[in-house]
Amino acid sequence: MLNLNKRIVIFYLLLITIFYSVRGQNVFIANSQNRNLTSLNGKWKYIIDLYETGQTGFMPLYMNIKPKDKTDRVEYSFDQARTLWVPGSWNTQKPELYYYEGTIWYRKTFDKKDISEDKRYFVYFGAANYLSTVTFNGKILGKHEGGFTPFCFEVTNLIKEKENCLIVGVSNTRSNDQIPAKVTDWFNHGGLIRDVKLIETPASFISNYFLSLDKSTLNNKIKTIKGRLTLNGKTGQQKVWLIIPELKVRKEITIDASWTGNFTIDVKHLGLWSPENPILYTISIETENEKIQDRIGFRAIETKGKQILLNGKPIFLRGISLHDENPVRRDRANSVDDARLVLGWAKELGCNFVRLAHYPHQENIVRLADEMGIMLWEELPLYWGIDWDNPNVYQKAIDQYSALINRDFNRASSIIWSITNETAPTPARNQFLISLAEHIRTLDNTRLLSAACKKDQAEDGHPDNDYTLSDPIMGYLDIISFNEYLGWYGGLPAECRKKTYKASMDKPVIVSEFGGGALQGFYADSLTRWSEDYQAYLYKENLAMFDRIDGLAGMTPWILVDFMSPLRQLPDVQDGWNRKGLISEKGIKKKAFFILQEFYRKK
Ligand code: GCB
Repeated sequence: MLNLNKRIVIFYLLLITIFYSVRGQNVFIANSQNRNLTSLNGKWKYIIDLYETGQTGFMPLYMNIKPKDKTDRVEYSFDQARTLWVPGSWNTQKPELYYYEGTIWYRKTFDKKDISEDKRYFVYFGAANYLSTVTFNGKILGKHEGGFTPFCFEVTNLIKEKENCLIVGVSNTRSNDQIPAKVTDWFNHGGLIRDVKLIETPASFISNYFLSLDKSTLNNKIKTIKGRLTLNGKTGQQKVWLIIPELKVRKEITIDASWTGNFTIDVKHLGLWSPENPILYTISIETENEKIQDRIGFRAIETKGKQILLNGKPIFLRGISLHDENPVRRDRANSVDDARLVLGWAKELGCNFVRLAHYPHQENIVRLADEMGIMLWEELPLYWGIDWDNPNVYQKAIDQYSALINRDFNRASSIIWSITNETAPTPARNQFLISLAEHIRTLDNTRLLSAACKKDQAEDGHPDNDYTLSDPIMGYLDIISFNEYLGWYGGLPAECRKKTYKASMDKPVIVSEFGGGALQGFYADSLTRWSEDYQAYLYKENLAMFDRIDGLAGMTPWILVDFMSPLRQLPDVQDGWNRKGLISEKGIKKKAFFILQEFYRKK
């Protein structure tokens, strides 16, 4: 086909294109579900690229090359390729992909009627795990790193009415300079795991908006809503209105030269969002040629001494931890129904709070929590093994947190940003996390900061039964949280009776994890590991122990549902599942579910 020299030239040209297109996307489109959009979900063709040749001159998969005639040789064909369903984990759709880690190229072709010169077009991805190379009609648009945050690329200059070709290479290869790093206790579901859309906007469009209650007016009759609005523009100045019909608000917002508008609005009779009364207001942001609608709640979350205050009143966070997985379908959660299934169980358990572990979950669950009145803890996978000394990893943390805050700022339910999970204090780690905490506070001061710390390492195995919670980052956080597996990873449940925990600071405490494994349907005496009885007994002892903590303001036991984890291979018990769920992967409740339910009834 091509001689060697030509191939080498193409190879280098491709490398240069790829180099310049890295980090090519810089537009953020909030509230993607209420935009003018075409869903690109459904069947996508796919080609496995285990040896990573899809971007080389040898096999430029993204160019979608087809043989010119019968004499031509092209060694791939999207047209003849099999299909994967998007959104979804590739691993669980084909038996041969179950433990696949590497790159897969996806292709979707589509027509687009009524393309207009006054409009802009973007391809939007809810999330793709982990590294994506996005190409459109033969051009590389850029790359995106991070498996759980949304991103988009503009295709205005490339889109056509017939046969658009969106080809995306997604790699879920693990590496220590990523977030998360190499080892996790969850399944590495690869691929286009969340919705893909084509979004259409006017030339200048509302990119994002950030609305919140001004906490200083919480006790006033007339309260203030503060806000910021960002436009992404190609034409001159714009007039923007913010309309909240129920509150009789119609405010014109002035946009400055950097396409930002800051504003305050005083309102009478503002109902505050809470789990008992999750009031959401329909808001509308309008320009001359665009109208974006959202449902937003207003609340104040603060701490005072050892208390967490919601709208000025102390609240106990009756929580549970969750992974973003639908265990029945063995897939990443990716719909409102998936969210409803798990939040329904959490409600039944008596929860008013859920820890979305260990990475940003699908946006549907955050929006549903707003409606159902369930408060949320959200986090990034700054989890075991992070390379704290690496400035690139720090930049990735900033990028991922910024994307998450951009996505969820307006969700009243989201009350806590957590900055790490179970990482050992070292100077590099502390510096990394303290800087990250400061950065998050500059982006968002309407939420509390916490981290799931380990109990003081130095005291592990210490004969003393009284633990002080004293990770050096705790001074920078609002809430002291810690994971503790007494009765599972160390000792037996009866030891809980001797232990006490106290915080080294006058701050509220959350027990961010505790628990033990049980195979649903296996009954024995309460000292037999893996039995439902052991797990139930462990819960009883742990609950009594943690209830003695001065300043206990909440807990999120580990975990609501059994979840897939390649770390867990004990035959006939785990078989690839972490069994610490209170509910099995088939949706059957274990005994410990009812122990926790009973405890929460009294809280
Ligand atoms: C932990 C981790 C969590 C694990 C859990 C376990 O401390 O934070 O990701 O799944 O323990 O089951 O061991």
